[in-house]
Amino acid sequence: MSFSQTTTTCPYCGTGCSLNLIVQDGKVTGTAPYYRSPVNEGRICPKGTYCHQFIHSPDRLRKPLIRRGDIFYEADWDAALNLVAKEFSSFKPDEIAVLSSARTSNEDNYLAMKFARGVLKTRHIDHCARLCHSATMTGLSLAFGGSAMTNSIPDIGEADCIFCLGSNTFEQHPLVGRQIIRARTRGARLIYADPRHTATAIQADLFIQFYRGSDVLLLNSIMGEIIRNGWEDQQFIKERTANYEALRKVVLQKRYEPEVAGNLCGVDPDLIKTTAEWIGTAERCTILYAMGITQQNTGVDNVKSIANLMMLTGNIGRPGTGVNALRGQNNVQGACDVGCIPTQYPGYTRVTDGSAHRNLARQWGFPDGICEPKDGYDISTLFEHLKADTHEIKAMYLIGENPLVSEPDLVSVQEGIKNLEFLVVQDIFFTETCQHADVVLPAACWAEKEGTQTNTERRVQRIRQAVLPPGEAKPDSEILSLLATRMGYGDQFPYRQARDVFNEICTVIPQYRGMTWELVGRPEGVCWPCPEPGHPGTPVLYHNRFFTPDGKGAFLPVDWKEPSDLPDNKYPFRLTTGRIIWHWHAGSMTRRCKNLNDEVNEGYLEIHPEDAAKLKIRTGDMIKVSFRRGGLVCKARVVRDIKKGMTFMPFHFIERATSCQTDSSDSLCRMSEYKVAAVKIEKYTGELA
Ligand SMILES: Nc1nc2c(c(=O)[nH]1)N[C@H]1C(S)=C(S)[C@@H](COP(=O)(O)OP(=O)(O)OC[C@H]3O[C@@H](n4cnc5c(=O)[nH]c(N)nc54)[C@H](O)[C@@H]3O)O[C@H]1N2
Ligand SMILES: Nc1nc2c(c(=O)[nH]1)N[C@H]1C(S)=C(S)[C@@H](COP(=O)(O)OP(=O)(O)OC[C@H]3O[C@@H](n4cnc5c(=O)[nH]c(N)nc54)[C@H](O)[C@@H]3O)O[C@H]1N2
Ligand code: SF4
Ligand SMILES: [Mo]
Repeated sequence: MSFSQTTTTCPYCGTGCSLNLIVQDGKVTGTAPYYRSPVNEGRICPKGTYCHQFIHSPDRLRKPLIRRGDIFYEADWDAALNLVAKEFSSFKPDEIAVLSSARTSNEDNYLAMKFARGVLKTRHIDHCARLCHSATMTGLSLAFGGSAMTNSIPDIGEADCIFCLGSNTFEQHPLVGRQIIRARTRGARLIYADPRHTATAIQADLFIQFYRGSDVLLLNSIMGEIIRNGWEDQQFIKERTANYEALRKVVLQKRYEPEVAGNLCGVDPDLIKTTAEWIGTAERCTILYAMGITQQNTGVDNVKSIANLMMLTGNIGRPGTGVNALRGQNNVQGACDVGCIPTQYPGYTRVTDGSAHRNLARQWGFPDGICEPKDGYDISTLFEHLKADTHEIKAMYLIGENPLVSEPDLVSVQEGIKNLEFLVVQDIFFTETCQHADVVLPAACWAEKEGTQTNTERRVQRIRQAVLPPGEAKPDSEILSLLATRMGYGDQFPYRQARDVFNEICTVIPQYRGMTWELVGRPEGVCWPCPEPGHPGTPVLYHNRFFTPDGKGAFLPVDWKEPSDLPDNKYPFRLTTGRIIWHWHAGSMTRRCKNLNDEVNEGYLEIHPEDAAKLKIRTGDMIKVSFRRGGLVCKARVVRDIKKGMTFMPFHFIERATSCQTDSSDSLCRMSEYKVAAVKIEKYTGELA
C-alpha cells in the first residue's frame, strides 16, 4: 500500500488556507494539518477538512460530451476539440463571450483570458467577480487607486478594534475569524453590523442589528459623530487625503445624527455613538466587509463610505488597520489580477489605454493581432443580451461557472441561454448549466493539477497535484492550449507545464514581476506587489502613498439612498440571501461531501418567531415564498437570530433557487442586488412535487 501527503491550498474560500492531502493508492483519502502557513497555522474549517470527499465522486466528468438533439454522447478529445474549434471559428470575434473561473488557478485564468483576447479576439471576458466584489473594484479604485484588500490576514490579529459589517466572517471566512479571536484575546473589540445575529455576532462586543440597505446611513452617522467629537485624524487627513470638506458637509447633515439615522436603520442611537467612540479612539482599527456591502444597488456607495471612514480616522497604511474587502472564491483575486475582466488587461491596465494594448499584443505575438482596445461586456450585460435575444452574442465558452444557479433573475437566464447558437461548458461535474451545452469538456480539479492561486490578501501560493484526473479529464490550461493549437495558435500556447505559464504571467503583470515558482512555493507564498526580483512582497498597502495619480486618498462623500424592491402590503417581508458554513454556492462540490451534506441538505427560509406566529408557521412547515418575479416552496426555520420583518435563505440549493428575486443592479458596477428583495410568505398547503 502506498501512502503520501501533498501540501496544497484549499479549493474553497479566499482565505487560502494550506493543508495536506493524504494520498493512499492513488486516491485522496483525507486531509491533515499543515502548520507552516502564516494564514491558518494548521487550522482548517469543515469545508477544508472534508475537501477531499468530492474528488473521487463516481459522477465526475470523465470524457467530453457532445449533444445530438436532447442526448449527450461521449466523444473522444479529438472529435470534441475539432467541433469546438470549427464552431468558434465560424463566429465573428465579438459574437463570442468567455467566462472564466475564480475556482481555478492563475494559469488557467490567464490562458482563458489569452485565449479570449488573442485566439478568439473577443472583448468579452468576465467571471464571477462581477457578482461579488465589482462594487469594491469600482469604489476603492476611485478612493485609493487600487481595489485589493489593504492588509494581510495575520495583520488583522494586530488590530485594537475590528469593525465587521456585511461579512459573516466566522462562517464564510472562518480562518479570518480566527484572527479576530486572536485580536480579542489581546483585548481588541469587535463591532459587528448585520441584519442577522450570525455566528459572527456571537463573538461581538457590540452588535448592531439593522435593516439591510441602510449601510450608508449608519456609516455617515458614525462619521458625523466622530467629527463632532474631534476624533478624526487631522494629520492624516491633511497630509494623505483630498476632498475632506465635502465629506464633512455631507455627514454632518441633520439626517445623519444618531437619533434620526438610528430610527431609519432600526438601531438604538447609543450603539452608533459607542461605535463612533470605539473606532474614533482606537489606535489601530481595521474594517472587514463582504457581500452584505457589495451586493446592493448602492454597493459602490457603501464601499466609498467605508473608505471614507477609514481615511477619516487615519486607519490606512499601518499594521492592524485597513480596508479589508474579504474576497470570496479561492482565486477570485487572481482571476482579476490576470485580467479576466472586460475592462482591464493583466495587472489592471485599462483595455482602452493604447500603450497597454500595444504592449500586450507585442508580448503575445499573435500574427493577426488581438481584440479591439475597447471595453467588453460584463456577465450581467451578456445575459441581458441573451435575454433580449439581440443576436449580438451567439456563442459562449463557460469555464467553471454555474450561472444557472448563481446569476440573478434566473427565470430569464434560463430562457436567455437557449438563445445561444453554441455553448461550451467546461466543469468537473455535469452542472445545471451543462444541460444547456452543445459540448461539455471534463476538467481536472484542483487536486489533480499544478498551479498557483492568489488569496484575498494578495498572497500568491501553490496548488499541487496529489492524484491523477478521473478518466480523460484534463487541466483547464491544457484544454485551452490544445484548443488554441487546433485553431492555429500553437506558437502562442507553447506551454509544457503550469510553471511555464506562471513564468509568463510574471513577465506580463508588473505586480508579480519579482516572483518565481520557488518563492510562491514557500509556506508563506508572496503578497503582491512584488515588483522586482529580491523584493519581499507587500503585506500592507499604501504605507506612504495611495495608488492614485497624486498619491492622495480621495474622500468620496455619498448620501444614503433607499434600496429598491422595498416591502409593501402585497410583499411585506424583506428577504436577504447568502451562505452557510457547510455549503459552497451552487453546491456542485459540497453537496457531494458526505460530512457536509449530512449537516444541511436542503434549502430553507429563516423567519423571526413573532412573524412566524402571525402566519401560523412553525419550524419544518412547508411555506410558499413569492417574489415580485417568481416564487418557490421550502421549509421554514423559525429563529430568533433574524431581525423582525426580515427573512434569510441560503442560495446553495437549486431546487430552492433564490436568485429569481432580483434584476436590479448598481448602475456603476453592474453588481446585482442579491441581498435585497421583498417577499410574501404563506403556509404551503398544495401538493409537493
Ligand atoms: N461556507 C461558505 N463560505 C463562503 C462561500 C460559500 O458559498 N460558502 N462563498 C465565498 C464567496 S464567493 C463569497 S463572495 C463570500 C461571501 O461572504 P459573506 O459576505 O460573509 O457571506 P453572505 O452570506 O453572502 O453575506 C454576508 C452577510 O451579509 C448580511 N447582509 C445582508 N444584507 C445586508 C445589508 O444590507 N447590510 C449589511 N451590512 N449586511 C447585510 C447577511 O445577513 C450575511 O450575514 O463567502 C465566501 N465563503
Ligand atoms: N442568490 C444569490 N446568488 C448569488 C450570491 C448570493 O449571495 N446570493 N453570490 C454570488 C457570488 S458572490 C458568487 S462568487 C457567485 C458564484 O457563482 P459560480 O461561480 O457560478 O458558483 P460555483 O458553484 O462556485 O461554480 C463554480 C463551478 O466551477 C466548477 N469547478 C470547480 N473547480 C473547477 C476546475 O478546476 N475547473 C473547472 N473548469 N471547473 C471547476 C464547479 O463544479 C462549479 O460548477 O454566485 C453569486 N450568486
Ligand atoms: S477558511 Fe476557507 S480556505 Fe480555510 S479551510 Fe475553510 S474554506 Fe478552506
Ligand atoms: Mo463571491
